[in-house]
Amino acid sequence: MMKKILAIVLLLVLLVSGWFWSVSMQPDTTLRIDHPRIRLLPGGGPLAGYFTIINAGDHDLRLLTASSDAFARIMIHKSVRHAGQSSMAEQADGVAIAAGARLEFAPGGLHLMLMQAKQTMSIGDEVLISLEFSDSQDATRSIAVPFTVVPVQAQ
Ligand SMILES: [Cu+2]
Repeated sequence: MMKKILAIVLLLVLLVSGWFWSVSMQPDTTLRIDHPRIRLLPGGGPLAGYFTIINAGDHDLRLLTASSDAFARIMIHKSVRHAGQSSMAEQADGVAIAAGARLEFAPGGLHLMLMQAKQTMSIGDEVLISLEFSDSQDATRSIAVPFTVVPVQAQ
């Protein structure tokens, strides 16, 4: 009798954990980060991170913050030209990506400003950066994205 109960309990545990496994293994295809890269500028100053966000889901998203063990601080910046002068504006509230839209972080526009690298970086290195998003229901989710270090001439 006891053995039978144990067998049933064991079976239930297997079924439930199998279900959790299959749920957690579902790839999230609604949010994609394409071509994540860090341009390596010589001189030890701030570096810039670029990528494309693709929101293929039904909800508007907002990129709130970015963080990494490899940098002391990361800000979301936008390069702006005013009267022939180029400057950078911090996007303190993050940036919105409407449902079905894509948003480009690229040279001359939006970028992650990567402050005070904590490690030496070489071309081809991969550096993990966490991007934190919120959706229209104010649920937040964080995704860890491997950025590739590319030469300064790369686009
Ligand atoms: Cu900047």
